[in-house]
Amino acid sequence: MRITLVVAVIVILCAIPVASADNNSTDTIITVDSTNLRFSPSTVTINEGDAIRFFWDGQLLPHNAVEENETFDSGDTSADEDYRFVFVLGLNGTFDYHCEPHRSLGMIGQIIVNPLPPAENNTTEDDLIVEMEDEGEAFMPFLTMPSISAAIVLAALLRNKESDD
Ligand SMILES: [Cu+2]
Repeated sequence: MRITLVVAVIVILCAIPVASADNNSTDTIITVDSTNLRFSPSTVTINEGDAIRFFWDGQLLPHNAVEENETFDSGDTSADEDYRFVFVLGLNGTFDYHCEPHRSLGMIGQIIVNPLPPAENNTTEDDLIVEMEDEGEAFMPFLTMPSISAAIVLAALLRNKESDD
């Protein structure tokens, strides 16, 4: 019985990193502060491969976020926003953006994207895979299911084997 438990625990533990990697988001959230006319934080520094997420809800005023060179554009203004943009590898530098209706009121921001050091460029494929997994978030729970099912089946098999002995 002890072996059964150990095997089950090991199999389940193996499944956990898959689930937590899914939650291990590098998203930097930019929202709107209490003045209703400022991004918060207004300046962020991230790395290539990271994502920013413009997120706010129930705002008094509708906002959007548009990059100066249209590198990103959250679209129409909204009191409830959830817009995510990934700075893919090779997309780095300083990106100035603004809220279209409130630009003249100072609703502007800046995103500084650091290039990855050359050594880290070896992880290019891994990063891309992580990004793809992020996009497929809804499917991730199913990936952990086979592991858990395997643990249950394994435990049942071992239990039968032990009772035979
Ligand atoms: Cu605005």
